[in-house]
Amino acid sequence: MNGGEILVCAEGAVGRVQLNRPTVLNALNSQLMAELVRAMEAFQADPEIRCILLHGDEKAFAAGADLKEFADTTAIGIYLKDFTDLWDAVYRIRKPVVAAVSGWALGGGCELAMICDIIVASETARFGLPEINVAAIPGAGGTQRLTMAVGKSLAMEMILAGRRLTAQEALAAGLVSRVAPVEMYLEEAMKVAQQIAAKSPVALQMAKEAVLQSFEPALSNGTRLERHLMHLSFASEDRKEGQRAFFEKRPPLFKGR
Ligand code: CO8
Repeated sequence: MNGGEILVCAEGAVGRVQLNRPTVLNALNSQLMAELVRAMEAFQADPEIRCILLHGDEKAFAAGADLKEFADTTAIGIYLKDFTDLWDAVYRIRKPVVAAVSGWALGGGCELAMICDIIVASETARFGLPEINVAAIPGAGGTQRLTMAVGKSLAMEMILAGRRLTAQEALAAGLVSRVAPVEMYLEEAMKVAQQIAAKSPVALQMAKEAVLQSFEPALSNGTRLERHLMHLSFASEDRKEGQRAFFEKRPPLFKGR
């Protein structure tokens, strides 16, 4: 698996996956997401692995879905491709997953972190759902999971105005469970993963399933609608302008159509 878009290893009973596209701040393209799902499913099937640790590098967990992949995508194209199903596959992993987040966790990157069961952040972590800046909306559960984690008003500010949270703000809002200095955050997350890995795998799976059920069926209903609306957003001229403006490094000119 190493040498592609991710790095994978096992440390005792903890399976470790690193997102590894540093030149684009670990932007999540289809290849990376497919490799990530394969690695996590392999850990799921491996009885030696009892907990999974997912992380990026110090600069970025992931700065979102790879915007280059959407350059010429139409609403029907994105509907048919159903790209965000790869995020759902991560959600279906039954073993506990700890995310260690440093630097950017934006858009699809923030959604990926929120799908994990626990987020340990470095002091430099920044969380946001800035899809609105490219006239799109989150499509991998962000509108639902962020609102469930931090409450309506803060979630609305992040989703509608593009506000980003610092690590301390994310801790205060309940989005992350602990914050550590940047030199220590991976070690801290590994400590949490190892504590979990020492418990009964059977009880872990049952406990995770029960906690996740507390969000259902609202979560599934909400994510279904979110996904359809995200597909629809690809039909707007504003969405194309948002994307062009990002790569031309200029402010977008939205016309409301
Ligand atoms: N996709 C592709 N490339 C990216 C992405 C991305 N999401 N984010 C950063 N990059 C690339 C940049 O283009 C740049 O490449 P290059 O060196 O070739 O110009 C490189 O990474 C470094 O980025 P910056 O120079 O911009 O670094 P800064 O430190 O100045 O800024 C930021 C860092 C603030 C993180 C900035 O890069 C940024 O705003 N990135 C985009 C964040 C974003 O909007 N994420 C959400 C994406 S959308 C999503 O995740 C859900 C998909 C929904 C549909 C999308 C429809 C369009």
